[in-house]
Amino acid sequence: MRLEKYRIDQHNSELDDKHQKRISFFLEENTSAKNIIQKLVDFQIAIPSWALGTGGTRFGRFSGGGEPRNLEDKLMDIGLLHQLNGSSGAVSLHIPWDIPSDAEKIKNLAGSLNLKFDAMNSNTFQDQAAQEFSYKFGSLQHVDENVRRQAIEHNIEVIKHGEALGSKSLTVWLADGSCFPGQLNFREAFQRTLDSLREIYAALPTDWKIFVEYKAYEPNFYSTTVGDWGQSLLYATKLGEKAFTLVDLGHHLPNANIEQIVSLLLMEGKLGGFHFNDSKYGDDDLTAGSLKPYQLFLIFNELVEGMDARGMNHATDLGWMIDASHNVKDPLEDLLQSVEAIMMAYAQSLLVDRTALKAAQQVHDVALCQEILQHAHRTDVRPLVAEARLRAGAALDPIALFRTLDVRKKLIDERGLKTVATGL
Ligand code: LRH
Ligand code: MN
Ligand code: MN
Repeated sequence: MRLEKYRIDQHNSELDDKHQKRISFFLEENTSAKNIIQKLVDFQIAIPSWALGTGGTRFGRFSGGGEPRNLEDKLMDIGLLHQLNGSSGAVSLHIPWDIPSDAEKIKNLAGSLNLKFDAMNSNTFQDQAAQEFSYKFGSLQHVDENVRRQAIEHNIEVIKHGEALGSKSLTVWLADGSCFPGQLNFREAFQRTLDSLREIYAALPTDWKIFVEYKAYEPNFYSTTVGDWGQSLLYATKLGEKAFTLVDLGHHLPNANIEQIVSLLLMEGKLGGFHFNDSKYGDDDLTAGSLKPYQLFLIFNELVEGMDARGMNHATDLGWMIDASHNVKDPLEDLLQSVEAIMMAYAQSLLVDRTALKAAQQVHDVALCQEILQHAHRTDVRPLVAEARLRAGAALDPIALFRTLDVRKKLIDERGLKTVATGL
């Protein structure tokens, strides 16, 4: 389904008085805010195709109604999100869950919804029905060359699907690792993985990037062959200039200083992309900003500082994606909440007075450094983010409009109550 433009306009005009008061006050108070609005309009966050259905845990999955039945439905859902918030103009596909039967048709559909194809994701963490060799003991790291070959060829096939759709990057997340001490020779597993990645790298089109995603543990619980940013950076450095590290917020050990990791990866020119989510313990599927919004802000603070230092374009020079999908909320509302939290953290980090911060750092005025950061973080930037939505032709209050229009009910009427989407 699509939202008729007049519905959005009507919603916006109902909220306009209140919004105008809030935004004019904000602009008066913050002289730098004018430039920030355009940056917010330009900033797009890719939606992973697997987040549109109800996610699950390894204990079970409780489906919601009206979930996407196929790739076309998934694109339609992202089109809806993009209509509502103006910031979800890209999709990240996963092969084989999203193999397009007709790439041209899918490309045209995405184009008509104003969506771009962000990074393609390969899958060598599950066995597929028609597959010859099993990934039970790894894929690119496997001791058996036949398994490695199969996994390499799968990644090359994913690149080809991506080329047909206009994507420009491949994300490789490996479940490879070991569950028990002694199961694996770490050095040899690393070498085999690197050799496999080299073959995939050699198949990248000239204008493509490869992102090497790390994860501390799960599904392997003793070692992971791309376990942390150091290991990912080693692979990316050895592979070459088209290879980058991908940071997924939920893939760290508890309390890791992710903002410092981000800063150093940027310094090295090796940060490629981001997967946003939040977590309390060791999970990686909760709504971005739902638990640690200050950490999200601190990460964005380093991103903005580091990207500006390197003259990078915030909107286009890194891959931004949500990677979260859980059991208990409407997936579309959940994604709207994640995007909102990300936009707010970005807006707050753009408000940081960098000149004052630098000066305070030079004289060790630690209290002032903290004041400067917290002042930006404590600023209520919701009017700013809403103004960016308004200028993009989207809704002032996306979730309220989603509910007023009964979008979920309409999706259920259209698709049925029991629909099954492939995904994690
Ligand atoms: C597993 C994971 C990973 C990938 C995705 C496909 O942890 O969430 O982050 O990006 O699956
Ligand atoms: Mn991820
Ligand atoms: Mn993950």
